[in-house]
Amino acid sequence: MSTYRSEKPSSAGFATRAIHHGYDAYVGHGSLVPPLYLSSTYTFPTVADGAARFSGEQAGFIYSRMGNPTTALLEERLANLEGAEAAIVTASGQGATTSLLWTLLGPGDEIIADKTLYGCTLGFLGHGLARFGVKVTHIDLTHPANLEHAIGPKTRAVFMESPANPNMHLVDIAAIAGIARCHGAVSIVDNTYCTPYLQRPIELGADFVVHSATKYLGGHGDLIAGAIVGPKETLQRVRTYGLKDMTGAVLSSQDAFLVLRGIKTLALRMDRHCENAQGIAEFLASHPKVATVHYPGLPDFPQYELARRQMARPGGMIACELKGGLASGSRFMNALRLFTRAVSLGDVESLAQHPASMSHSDLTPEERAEHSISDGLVRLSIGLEDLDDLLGDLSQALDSA
Ligand code: 7XF
Repeated sequence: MSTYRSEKPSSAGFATRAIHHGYDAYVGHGSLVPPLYLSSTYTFPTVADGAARFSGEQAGFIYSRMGNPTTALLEERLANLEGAEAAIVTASGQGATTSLLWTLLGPGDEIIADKTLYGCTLGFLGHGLARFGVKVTHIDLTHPANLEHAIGPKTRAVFMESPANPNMHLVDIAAIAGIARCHGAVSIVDNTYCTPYLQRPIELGADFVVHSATKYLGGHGDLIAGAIVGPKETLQRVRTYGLKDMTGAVLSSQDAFLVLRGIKTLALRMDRHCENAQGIAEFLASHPKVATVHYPGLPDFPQYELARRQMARPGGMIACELKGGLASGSRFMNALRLFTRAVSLGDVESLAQHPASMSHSDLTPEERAEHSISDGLVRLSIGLEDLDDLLGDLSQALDSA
């Protein structure tokens, strides 16, 4: 629910909507920047008004765990950018996934998820949902036929990332969403790697999108946030059950304010992330010490055609493997000077991480092999520095590898 009125045309382009949608500076005090509301609670003129707000008969805010004007504006803007009816923002990407899945699934239900997912999503499915009577089945969703074989009457949801963290496998979202729908299951896409600027799963037929807004949406490495995007009615259940009662993973309005600021430059930043990543992927692919480069913008990427079909551009993330595996990968990473050794992604700074010892270290070596994450894989999040400086750093680090 929003307290803002916007007269900006809804047919405007992506960057325009990312800057303006849902807010009208001429309402209220004329503040150019949407105000930051810090209040945890909202006043009721009378007991009858309070009762009407709790019952939903009267629009208005009650308590910031259920909604806040600053987070509401971010929700309205994100829903618009993803081409969805509604959005809910959460305290983390993990809070988005857990709030949604606790709402959709119960004991006896099944969720089918891709084999390659962010480590803590795998953790929640395997160590969380599975302990509470939800059947969790992992299959390789890069081949839609696998879903046709695996899906059954108890399957309620199909969950995927595309590109997947960390190995960059793509999932054909339209094909998977179509199969799920035919069998009465919903499809959920973690769109963190792409953001709605590069890929809009709901337009491709998916039911829900989740985000770690910590990444490109925030864009500056200074907050933790998440979002769930989808149909209004179900999201209302997520808000009043999964988020309010189950996880309480509510985004603070101060972080919502920063995500709103980040989104204003999303289009600009994503274009530059993509340009830099393309240059770096081509450099790595031609380097004698590099065994494989996984980047959807390289013509020999196995799913190049799919990438061109469902992504506007190939994104800012690269995975690569060095000849010499883990040992040379470690030497390479330790020699980096401009790239920073850190997990997370989508920041203005270029980051390098080693999934087997960092973001996916909760998995056993067998689980990592099962989930197609090799021990030699190095993941690069390409930032917004000058391309020549990034290439220079990679070149000198490869010399040491
Ligand atoms: O709860 P978070 O905001 O950290 O988001 C969780 C999450 C959800 N989906 C994807 C695709 C993610 O990459 C993440 C977080 N990933 C970071 C990473 O891979 O570096 C977390 C650091 S361990």
